[in-house]
Amino acid sequence: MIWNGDFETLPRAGMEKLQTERLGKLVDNLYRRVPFYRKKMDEKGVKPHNIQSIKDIQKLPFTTKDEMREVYPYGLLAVDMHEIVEIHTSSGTTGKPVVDAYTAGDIEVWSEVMARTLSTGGTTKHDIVQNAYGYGLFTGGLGVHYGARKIGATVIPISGGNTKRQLAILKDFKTTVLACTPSYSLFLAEGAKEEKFDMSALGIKAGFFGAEPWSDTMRKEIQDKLHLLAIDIYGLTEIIGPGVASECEHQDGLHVFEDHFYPEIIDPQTGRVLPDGEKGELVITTLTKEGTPVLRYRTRDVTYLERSACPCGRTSVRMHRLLGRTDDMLIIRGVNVFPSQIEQVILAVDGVEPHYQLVVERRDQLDELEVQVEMDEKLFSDEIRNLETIERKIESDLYGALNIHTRVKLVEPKSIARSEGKAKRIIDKRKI
Ligand code: DLL
Repeated sequence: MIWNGDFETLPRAGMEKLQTERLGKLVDNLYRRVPFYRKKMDEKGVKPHNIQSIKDIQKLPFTTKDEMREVYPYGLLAVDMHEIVEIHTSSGTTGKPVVDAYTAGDIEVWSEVMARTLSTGGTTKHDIVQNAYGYGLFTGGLGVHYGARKIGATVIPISGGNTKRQLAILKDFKTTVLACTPSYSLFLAEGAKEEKFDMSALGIKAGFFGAEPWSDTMRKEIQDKLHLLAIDIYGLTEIIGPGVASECEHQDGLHVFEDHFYPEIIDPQTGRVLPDGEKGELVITTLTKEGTPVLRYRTRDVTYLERSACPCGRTSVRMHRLLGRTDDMLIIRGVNVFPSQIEQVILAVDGVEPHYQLVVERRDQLDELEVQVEMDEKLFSDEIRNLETIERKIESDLYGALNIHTRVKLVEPKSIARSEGKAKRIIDKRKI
């Protein structure tokens, strides 16, 4: 289902014209009103009149998370403070948070792009949306909330956590749409199994999962266990929150809402813009944001762009589901490894659960990667020798996929900590 055909199916020439107009206005405004961007543009020797077409975006400077932190809290504001109606921030676990300040117009755009997102999985005003993303400064909760309200659906703002209550509400309130992190959806499925209630009888038609990396294998697992269509949704605080891109029912790449967010892929080392189909770092420019607009934000997320026609009828460029992050990329004995590659391999093996953790250590100057994976209950009761066979098989599959030796350890069911929000998969002891 397409929420806004005018924009989502706009032919390429029309989209580029719109993007050109919007970029021109944005750059003019930023140069006049935000000293942070004026300085960056001056340093790069680019003036607003140099930006005549969307292709000229490559002349503009990049913006990094660290730079945004340096001007905390209000250095990126492009409007007067009294025009700001809401503020969200990134988690700030690794330093000062990044502040995203929204005008009323920004909240309207956010509601619109989230209405588009929820419509991809067929959400209508007749649906009951259980929103288990965290409410608060995190953008997941309110982002989904605004989109569901825009569509006119019923929102249950339950927020994250309290699994027993989530399950009771899923059942009693006849939830038809679920929104939460992919790892939390599996935790819900686990809880349902313990309480012996049948997820397939619930009638949840779609789930909107994002905010953390997950693989196609994990999607299959979620769809099988929760009996729903699992849609991958993408976004980040610095840009708007969720609502930057979403899969459609064909689950073949995420449609970028490029009338608002302009995507580019660059080589993270050189900053060179890469052609469609080549993997690199995703860079996004907010074309319409008023409160805290962002020029060429380096997301550190790794993906590639694809422009082939999608059977859903949307004409937008699609980004492949995220392949990893430049900063989550583990370099094990010189080999670049993304956790999603490991997930893809381990979840294809029978007898293991989609709960795992990667522990990296350095012994005698050599990196060692231990992959801890939970076995399922059935395997747990089998004989030790079987476990070893499976461990060796996963090690060999991982070697085939990554060309590095790993140590795989099957651990007891439920021994890996569960998260109600984003899962923590990597423990890198090398930095400690
Ligand atoms: O996680 C916004 C969001 C909320 C997206 C709910 C989707 C659903 P941040 O906390 O700022 O914002 O984290 C952004 O999370 O740069 C990615 O690395 C990661 N991420 C977000 N969506 C996905 C996804 C929200 N679908 C960071 N797949 C991003 C993989 C994702 N990683």
